[in-house]
Amino acid sequence: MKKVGIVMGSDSDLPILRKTMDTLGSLDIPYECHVYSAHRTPEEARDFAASAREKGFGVIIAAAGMAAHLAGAIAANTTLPVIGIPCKSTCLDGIDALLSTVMMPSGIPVATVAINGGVNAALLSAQILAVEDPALAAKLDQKRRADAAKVLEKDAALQAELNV
Ligand code: RP5
Repeated sequence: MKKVGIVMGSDSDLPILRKTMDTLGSLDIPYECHVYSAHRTPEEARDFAASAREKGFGVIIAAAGMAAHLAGAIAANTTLPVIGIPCKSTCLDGIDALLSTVMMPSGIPVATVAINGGVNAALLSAQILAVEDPALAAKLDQKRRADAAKVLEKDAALQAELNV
């Protein structure tokens, strides 16, 4: 199976990416994680993106906060699918990172998930890899069914408590 590359702009983004790694791990998807910044280490970020396909990656997840150019900078240097996670920092509630990540010019797409959307970034990368992997697609189907069952359990508990 292809690996998922995870790049974060700072180790201060790690709590969000832990959810990404946990979700990928629960689906037995291999990943490799790095701290590279579009601004502080632009050469390392570029080199990672440019060599990712030949190194066996199938998708790259890039997470950054503030003026979040990392996902776009990664996408500029690869034609692998790039998923951007805008991270909420101390100012502006993450709207700064959301707009910086999502508003890419035509030609260089970044699939942007919600602010702090670490779980959905993992699931979207899994869905991309599952296009050519029936076993992984089956795991995703099973997860959807399990998640739905949890909601229905909660509904049943509320019914019992509230509807007398
Ligand atoms: C961004 O700046 C990082 O992705 C992080 O979200 C934010 C703050 O970084 P630190 O100052 O905590 O290293 O580049």
